[in-house]
Amino acid sequence: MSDIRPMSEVLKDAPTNWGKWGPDDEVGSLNYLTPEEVMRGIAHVRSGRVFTLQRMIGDPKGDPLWPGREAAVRTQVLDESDWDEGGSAPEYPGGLHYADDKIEAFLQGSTQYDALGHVWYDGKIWNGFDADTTRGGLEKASITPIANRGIVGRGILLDIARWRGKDALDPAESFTHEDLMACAKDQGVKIEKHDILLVRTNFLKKFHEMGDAFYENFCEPGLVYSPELVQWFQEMEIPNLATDTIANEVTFDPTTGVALPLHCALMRNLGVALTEICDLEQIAEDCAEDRQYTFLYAAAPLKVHKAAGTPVNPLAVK
Ligand code: UVW
Repeated sequence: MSDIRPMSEVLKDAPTNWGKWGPDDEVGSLNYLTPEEVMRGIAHVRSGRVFTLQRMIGDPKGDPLWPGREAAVRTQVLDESDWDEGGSAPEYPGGLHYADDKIEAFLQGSTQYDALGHVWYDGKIWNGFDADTTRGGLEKASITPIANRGIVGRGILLDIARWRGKDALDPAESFTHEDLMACAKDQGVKIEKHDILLVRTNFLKKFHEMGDAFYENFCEPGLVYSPELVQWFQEMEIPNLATDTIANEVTFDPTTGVALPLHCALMRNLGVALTEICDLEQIAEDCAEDRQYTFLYAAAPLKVHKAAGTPVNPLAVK
């Protein structure tokens, strides 16, 4: 570990968008999603079919979790048994009965948007805000400004697993922006400026097959850091990257050894919104069938005061 260079050195010459949308900006590259981009997304709606991209919270198969996070616990607070003989349920005029439940969950334990202030290095978060503003809850670049604006634009599915001829990617398996472009080309589509990228690895299948063994050499598959990849995101003005993995990128960069360099280079520095643990299976099947890999993408993460990220059920409309 000790010969691994600090993130600030690894990303020394990396581009930033700090200040580009003003000193108070908290939504970063989502600023690229103007009303014109919403209309560009709408132009890709052809049949009106809707796909929901959230994984079920509390999936009995088990949630993919970053180490230290725990699976959501849903508790039934009231059900018909509370009105049984001796039950303690409230009585309402007319005999109304009802079910109530609650969950205790990591806000980033399932399909979720990261707030731009979710990760940092060198004491600064997105737009140069001080990391001290995260103490006790994010005062700056929390999920709230992103949740307040919503995310709508042209989505494009890049089915990397299918393109590689695999059922699912393996732990630590990587791909680059060039792979994304080659995959798009083989799918008969081109990644355009301001596209919302949805990248399928189907890694969850492998994760469920491996069980706890996955955590013995914890390293997810995903995009792999390179200065060229970061530059490409910058030039393409990508507002949002969504995948079906916990962290969207190869967990430990094989070249530098640092953890989550793309979280830092893309989210902290460029302000790219990251969406994680999506369920892309249904839409991938559909795209493989009708060869329409572009659609209207819309998402509204939950509004939770000062949160570093919140659950979301994104929609794709074809
Ligand atoms: C971390 O960055 C630690 O988590 P996530 O993958 O949820 O962004």
